[in-house]
Amino acid sequence: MERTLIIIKPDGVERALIGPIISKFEQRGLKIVGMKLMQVSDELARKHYAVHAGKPFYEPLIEYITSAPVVVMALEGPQAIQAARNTIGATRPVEAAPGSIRGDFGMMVGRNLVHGSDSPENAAAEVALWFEPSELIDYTRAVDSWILE
Ligand code: D4T
Repeated sequence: MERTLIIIKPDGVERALIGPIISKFEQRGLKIVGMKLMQVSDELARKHYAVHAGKPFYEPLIEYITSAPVVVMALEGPQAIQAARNTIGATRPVEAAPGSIRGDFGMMVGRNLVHGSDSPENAAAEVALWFEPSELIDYTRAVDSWILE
């Protein structure tokens, strides 16, 4: 089992796409083990995107992610990181497959609606950065045996 960190970015919240975006992950079979609405501080934004510091899109990225509330989720499932990234679609929405979140709802890289962790190491670090352990819930869904072999 893997856990991955998902952020519905400010454009997803402002465009009233929280529900449709969560539905894509739920319908895929990923289990929500943590979820909250929050206003991202400048400090947290810079920690989360530290790997991009100094790149030309870094400051606009910080401005974007702090510009309105976000919904943060921890999702669990087998190969959850890859499954979630495929559901999100390519970084540049014009290259994202139809049916993916960015392919269905997005147009530009600087308004690409959702973040998903890209490796087991980053997923572990990001879940720990965004959630307190007490905010993550272990539970079994009655439907799990119809989703997981
Ligand atoms: P995130 O991290 O938001 O899930 O996006 P990706 O994993 O798909 O893409 P990324 O880490 O390469 O980029 C992080 C973030 O920066 C924005 N960005 C990226 C941008 O505005 N201009 C660019 O040229 C790139 C490469 C979009 C996502």
